[in-house]
Amino acid sequence: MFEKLKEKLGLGKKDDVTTSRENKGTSINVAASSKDFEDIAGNLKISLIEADVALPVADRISNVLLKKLDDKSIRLKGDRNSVFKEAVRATIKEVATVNPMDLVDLAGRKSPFIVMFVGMNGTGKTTSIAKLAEIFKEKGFYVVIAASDTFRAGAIEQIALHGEKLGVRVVKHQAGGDPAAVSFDAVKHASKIERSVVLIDTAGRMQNNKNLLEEMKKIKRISNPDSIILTLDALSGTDVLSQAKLFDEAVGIDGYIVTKIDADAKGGCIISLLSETKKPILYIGTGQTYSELIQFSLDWYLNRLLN
Ligand SMILES: Nc1nc2c(ncn2[C@@H]2O[C@H](COP(=O)(O)OP(=O)(O)O)[C@@H](O)[C@H]2O)c(=O)[nH]1
Ligand SMILES: [Mg+2]
Repeated sequence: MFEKLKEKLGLGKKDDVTTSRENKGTSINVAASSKDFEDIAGNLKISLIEADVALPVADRISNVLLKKLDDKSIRLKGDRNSVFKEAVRATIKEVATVNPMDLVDLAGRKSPFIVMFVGMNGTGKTTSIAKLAEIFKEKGFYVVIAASDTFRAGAIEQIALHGEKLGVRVVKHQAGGDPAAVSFDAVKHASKIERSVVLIDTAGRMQNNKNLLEEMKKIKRISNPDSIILTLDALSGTDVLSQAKLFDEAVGIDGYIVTKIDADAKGGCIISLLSETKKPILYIGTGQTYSELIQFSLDWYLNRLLN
């Protein structure tokens, strides 16, 4: 994962970053001119854009980097690669740090804890719900899944199968039924049980489908979720930003799960999302099996990118 961004930043190998004019092995030190720094920042901006970072974000990062490189304090003697690396790390931290959110921790404080999942078709809602169901179950919660995707053929069977495999209760109605009514029943069922979590699956469809948006609002009204999580497919690149905006305007998003990170060679959408929306990424999907959902942290990402 993230090979492209790593390669573009020249961070994969030792000793071959910054401008080509500089000699191998020399350090960024007082001899480096402002022009060199501008070149470095310019290169970084292009790398970021090529790796799916949205233009305004790439602009901001390269400007912050330029300031850092110009700052005398980082013109210390040292391995050029590590100086550059630390500057990139500090820069991305500066633009992409947001308040973290821990779903398991929150669920420990209120029962039933209700989470509604939204997102475009195929982004990984159902799969992520199954993975989370396992995480909550392992932590000793009673998990109820609401099969509120009553629209897509096979969706109820898909989630019911996950429920069977995981030993988790799935509340379902017939296909084509009212998704809000399903969520209502799931919440009602969970209300009788201590330390319970309700995970509401919803239908995806197309981005600009008005019915979908109305349906989501209705599920929200009826189930009164504590958190609304948007799943985003890392492979959609910078489009994740328009999806985030659309869903946030429709129902209000508390955080994201970014899926298919295992197939994402670019890796830039994570920076864009954090930096532009200032909402947390809670988990990332790194494969199709239940255990392949890991809690996200910016340090995890930066370590992947820079080491
Ligand atoms: N490689 C990979 N595939 C994933 C991941 N998350 C979901 N998928 C796959 O993406 C496809 C769509 O997932 P699904 O949960 O049905 O999406 P939904 O329409 O949003 O409910 C399925 O084939 C999943 O196995 C992930 O993190 N990595
Ligand atoms: Mg689904």
